[in-house]
Amino acid sequence: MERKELLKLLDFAVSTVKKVGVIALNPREQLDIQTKSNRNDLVTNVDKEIEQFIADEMLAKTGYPVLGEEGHRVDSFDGRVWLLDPIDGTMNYVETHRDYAISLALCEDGIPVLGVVQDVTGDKTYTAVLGGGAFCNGQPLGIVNPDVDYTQVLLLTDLKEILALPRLARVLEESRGHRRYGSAALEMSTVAAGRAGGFVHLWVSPWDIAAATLICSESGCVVTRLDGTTVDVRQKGSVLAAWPTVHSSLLYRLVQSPN
Ligand code: 2AM
Ligand code: CA
Repeated sequence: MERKELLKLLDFAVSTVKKVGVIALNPREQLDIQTKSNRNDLVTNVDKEIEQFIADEMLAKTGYPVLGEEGHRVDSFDGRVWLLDPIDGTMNYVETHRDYAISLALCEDGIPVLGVVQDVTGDKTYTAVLGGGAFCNGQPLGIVNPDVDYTQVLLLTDLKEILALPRLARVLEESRGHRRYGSAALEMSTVAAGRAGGFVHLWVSPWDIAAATLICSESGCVVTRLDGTTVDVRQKGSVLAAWPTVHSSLLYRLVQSPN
């Protein structure tokens, strides 16, 4: 797709996502909270309303189908498909009322070519188009530091990763510290923006990471699965997103090192 066409689509995606941010902040109806796969996997009427609004807009304006976390399905990933997480960090939306994002990506044959991550309460719009660099609120993010290793940065991960990967506890002790926000899209965007060096998650879905993967790679981060293999955003799985040397040093210490 031509850069000019992508930038036009990006403008439309950003204005749509910003519009629905207002719905998240001022829901028209009382919040109705339901559980999905487990008691901490939540969905609300606002997630569903946002998904419906964005899916309708994207389909009407572009004709490309939408895969969304809360029910929109596609027959195939061939050609152009929108990937949408209406609220990434629904637990935060319900409990802390901050650190949740709207994540929207356009994929071409499964490759993200446009991404928007809207930090609703932080009022930050992270964007990227393939080959065009990454931005926050229209300002270039620049390229992350390629030289420092994991001992020199903050790392973003969660207790379930630490419990599953005993080596991760040791790595976090050796790093500058451990943080967790509870939204994969925002955490990856934080790494892209240079405020943390790496993000480790064991189980993300296509809509959690499609936009943020592009924002990360456009700011010079390396994004792979936890075993170092390429991420196909069409598949669920683990993710290791980090500045280049943070990534290689983490991969060695977590996976490749004999002890
Ligand atoms: P969600 O809020 O859209 O569900 C929290 O660890 C991060 O992992 C969030 O980005 C959350 O996205 C994502 N996640 C993916 N699958 C999840 C699940 N089954 N339960 C809770 N969080 C999940
Ligand atoms: Ca979600």
